[in-house]
Amino acid sequence: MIRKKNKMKVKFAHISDVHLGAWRNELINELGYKAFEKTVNTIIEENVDFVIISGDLYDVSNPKVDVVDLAIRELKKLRDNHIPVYGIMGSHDFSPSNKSMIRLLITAGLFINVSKGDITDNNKLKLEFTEDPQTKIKITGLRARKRSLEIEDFEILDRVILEKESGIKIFIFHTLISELKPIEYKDMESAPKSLLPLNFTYYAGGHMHKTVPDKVRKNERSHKIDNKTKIIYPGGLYPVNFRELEQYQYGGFCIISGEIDIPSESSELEVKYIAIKVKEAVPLYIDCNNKSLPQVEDILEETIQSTEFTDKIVTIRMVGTLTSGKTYKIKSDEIKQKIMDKGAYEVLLNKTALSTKEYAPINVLVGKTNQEIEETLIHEHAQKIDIKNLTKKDVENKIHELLTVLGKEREEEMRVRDYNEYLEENFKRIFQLEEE
Ligand SMILES: [Mn+2]
Repeated sequence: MIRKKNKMKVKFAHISDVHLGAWRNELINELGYKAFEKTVNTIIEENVDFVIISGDLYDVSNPKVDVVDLAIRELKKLRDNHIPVYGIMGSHDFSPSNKSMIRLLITAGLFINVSKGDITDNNKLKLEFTEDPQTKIKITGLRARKRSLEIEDFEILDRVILEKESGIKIFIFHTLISELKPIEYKDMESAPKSLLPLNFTYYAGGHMHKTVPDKVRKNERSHKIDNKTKIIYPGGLYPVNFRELEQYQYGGFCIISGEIDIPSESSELEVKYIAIKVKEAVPLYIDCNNKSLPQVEDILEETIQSTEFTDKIVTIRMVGTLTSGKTYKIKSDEIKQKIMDKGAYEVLLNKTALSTKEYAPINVLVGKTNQEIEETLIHEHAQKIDIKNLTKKDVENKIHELLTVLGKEREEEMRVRDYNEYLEENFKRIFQLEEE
C-alpha cells in the first residue's frame, strides 16, 4: 500500500471453499491441508493487505481437533504478518445454533466475521460494514445457511443502505448467482443477480467449486476487473471429492491488485488466479462399453503397464455396459495394489457408471402404486441373485426385511450408539450371522 495523492495501491487475496478435512481418505486430506499451508505461505510472500474467505473454510461446522488446530496455526501466521482475514461462514461450516468451530477463530481474532447485522422491525436485514484499517476498504457480506436458505435473507436485504454507503466496498457471499451458473450446476439452488446490492467494487463469491469466470483460471495472467466482471468465484482451494479431483486435479485462489481512489470512489483493479498444485493427479477413464470382463481386464493391465504413476494420485473411472460378467467381479483391490506397486501416492476407483447386460435394468409398468413397484423390483432382482443355501423366495423376503429395518429412522431421543446396535442386531438376524 503506497499512497500517491489520492491513489493508493492495494492488494488482497480471495480464497473460497477450502473444505479442510473433506475426505474420508486421510492421505488425500493431507493434500488439502498442504494446499492451505501453501496458500498462506504464498499470501505472505505476496505481501497482501488482507485476505477474504468466502465461506466453507471447514467441511463441517464441527471439524475434528486436527483441522481446527491447522486452521489456527495457518491463520495465526497471517496475523503474525499483520494480514487481517475477513470472511463469512459457508453452507458447510455454518451452524444454525451458533456452534460452528469458526467461532473459535473469530474469538481469537484470527477471522473477522463481516456478516454482521440485524433484522429491523419492518423485516429488513441491515448489514454493517467492517472497515479495513489500512486500506479503508469497507467490507460486508452475507453468510450462507444450509441448503441455500440464505437466499431468503437476500430477499429481505436492505440493499439501499449498502448501495448508499460511500467509499470502496467489497461484498462477500456464498451463494450461486443464476446468471453465472455453469451448466453442471444447473440443478443447484441459486439467486438472481438482482438480489446483490449494487455499487460495490468487488464481489467475492463462494460456494461454486469451479472458477467463474472460466478465463481467470484457464489463463493465468491478470484480468482487468470492470463492471461486467467484478463478481468472481475463485472455486475450491482443493478438490473435495472424486469428481472434482478427476475434473479439476487442483484448485487455487485469486489475488486482486491495483489502485483505488477513495474520494472519487474509483478503482483500477485486476485479478490473477494462483494455482495451488500439491500433487499431480492422473485421471484415467476405462471405456467398458460392449466389452467382456476379460477384455476390460486386458485394457486395465495395458493402461497400468504404460502409465507413469510415481507419487501421483490416480483416479480410475470405469464406464459403460459390459457384455457379460458381473461388475463386482472386477477386483478393485488388485487393480489398486498394482498401481500402488508402481509408486502411486493413492488410487481411487469409481464404478458407479459401470453396468452389465447380465443385470439389465428392469422395466416397471406405469400406473402402479409405489408399493407395487417396489414389490416388482425386489421380485425381479431376487431372481438374478444367487446366494448359497437361499431360495429366490428367501432372497426376496430378506430384501423386504432389510428395507423395513433401514426404513426406520433414528428418533431424535435415540442415541446414535443405540441406533447402530439396533441396525447391527437386525442385520445379524436377517443374514443369520453369528459372532465368532
Ligand atoms: Mn463449498
